[in-house]
Amino acid sequence: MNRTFTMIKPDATSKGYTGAILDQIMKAGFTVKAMKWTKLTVEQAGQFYEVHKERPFYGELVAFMSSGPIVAAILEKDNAVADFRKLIGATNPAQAEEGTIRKNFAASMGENAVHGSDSDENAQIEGNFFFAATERF
Ligand code: 3AN
Repeated sequence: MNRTFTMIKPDATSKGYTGAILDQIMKAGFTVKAMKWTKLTVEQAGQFYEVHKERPFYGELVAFMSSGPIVAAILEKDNAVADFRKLIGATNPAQAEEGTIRKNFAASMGENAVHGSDSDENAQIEGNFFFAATERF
């Protein structure tokens, strides 16, 4: 078993997709190890996405990710990182495969409904950003 980290982003929470997205995640075999409904400050969003600081969309990304509530979660499954990336689909929902979460729920490249870690190492860093050891079960 290994773990990945996800966020349901402000576009999806504001449109009422939270339940449907969680349902799709759980039906795909992921189990929840930690979860919270929260809202990032501009500062926290900037810190979370610091790796993208030089990218042209960084300002837009930070503003969007701090614009409304999110669901943050640590998920467990065999091959969690790769399987979750497959479940969510391509960054650009127009290119996401049929049946993926982004195909079903994402509006655009920026407002793309969910985040999924891109490596085991980042899954750990990102999970640690949101959750203390006492919040994982
Ligand atoms: P992914 O989330 O699929 O790993 P990354 O790591 O390339 O994609 O990008 C991180 C986040 O930055 C994306 N989830 C998306 O919200 C945002 N993003 C990526 N590319 C663009 C873009 N061209 N314009 C606006 N936002 C973008």
